[in-house]
Amino acid sequence: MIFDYFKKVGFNSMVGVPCSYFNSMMNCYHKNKKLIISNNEGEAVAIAAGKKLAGGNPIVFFQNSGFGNALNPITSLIQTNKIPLLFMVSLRGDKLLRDEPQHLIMGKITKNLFTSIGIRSEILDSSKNVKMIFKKIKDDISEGKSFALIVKKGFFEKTKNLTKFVKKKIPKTYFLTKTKSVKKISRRNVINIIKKNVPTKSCIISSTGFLSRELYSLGDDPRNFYMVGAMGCSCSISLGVAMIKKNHNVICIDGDGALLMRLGSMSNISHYRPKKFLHFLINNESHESTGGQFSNAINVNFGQIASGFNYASVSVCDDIETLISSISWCIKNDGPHFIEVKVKKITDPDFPRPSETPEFNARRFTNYLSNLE
Ligand SMILES: Cc1ncc(C[n+]2csc(CCOP(=O)(O)OP(=O)(O)O)c2C)c(N)n1
Repeated sequence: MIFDYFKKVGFNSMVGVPCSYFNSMMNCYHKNKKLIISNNEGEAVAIAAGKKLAGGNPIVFFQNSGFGNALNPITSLIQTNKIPLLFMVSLRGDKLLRDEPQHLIMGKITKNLFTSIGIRSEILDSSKNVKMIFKKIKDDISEGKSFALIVKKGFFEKTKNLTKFVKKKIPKTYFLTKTKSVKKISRRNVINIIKKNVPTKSCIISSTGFLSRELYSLGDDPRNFYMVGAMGCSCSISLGVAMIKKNHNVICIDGDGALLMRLGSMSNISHYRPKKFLHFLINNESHESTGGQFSNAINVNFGQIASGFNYASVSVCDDIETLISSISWCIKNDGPHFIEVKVKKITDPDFPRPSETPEFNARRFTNYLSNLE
């Protein structure tokens, strides 16, 4: 069966948004507890990228109607950092079949879209020699390039719906602190405190824009992954890393604009419950990196949102002492933890950009992770 073949060649998990064309494959991975259902296609790319950085080998799957949702992390994350992934994309709107109107345009352009972003693809139907195709996949991936399988209706055997998801028994979120903003601290101070107070071997994944640049300006480190693009994806990359490096502290430093962009990603962090996961939100209530425009965080209670998603603990801080004591508590207790820090906005930032290429940094991060026991 084709599933055995995918497993044999090393694709050990599957992350994506369901399409009925893939039900039999999804069933197989689900039975092996290796299926992750993401909330959107971009989140799938980011989780898979995190897994790949940490030594995993996932397949990203989705219906071609969701291709657009994946484009940003495909181009600005995996291609920019040379993190090669295998995509399995169903071909709705196939010109040889009569399909619903909403699929027709994407059906026509799916293959060309992959070509135009520099990803080779093959259309999979029953006439194709899968072994030959896998040789191409292996070649491209070993050169740091992604590859896409565009799957026609009926390629995978038809099966009934997936086995049910078992609801986990999760204790109520523990609220560590709920402080009221009085005098906000600076982001620089907060990042410095995070760096100094998390265990020295923790890896740190930072969100796009000034956040990553400020982390870099405080001292480059192989344990850092500066996510230069893919706004909103840092917590999903972190989840992917944490799912592989289970005994390791994974620290995500997020921005409010970024988190709001892909808020649903928090549900998978809560569902998979990485115990050593700390999700920091640096909340300046603005898109500082693009000129300080307000963000929609102004009226949002992130602590309640994290609690609604069932994080293990939530802490909302606006002073240094509370931040330090929250980190120390989180390190000693099982996560995933959410720590929001309200910070003041700065008006004239001037941070250096990482001088090494994203590809260099990604490789260095992977080496760092692979040397951890
Ligand atoms: C998908 C995407 N949309 C928009 C941008 C442009 N952009 C870069 S950083 C940024 C603001 C990020 O806001 P936030 O996460 O709150 O962090 P801050 O800039 O305040 O540190 C925006 C809109 C982008 N890089 N990627």
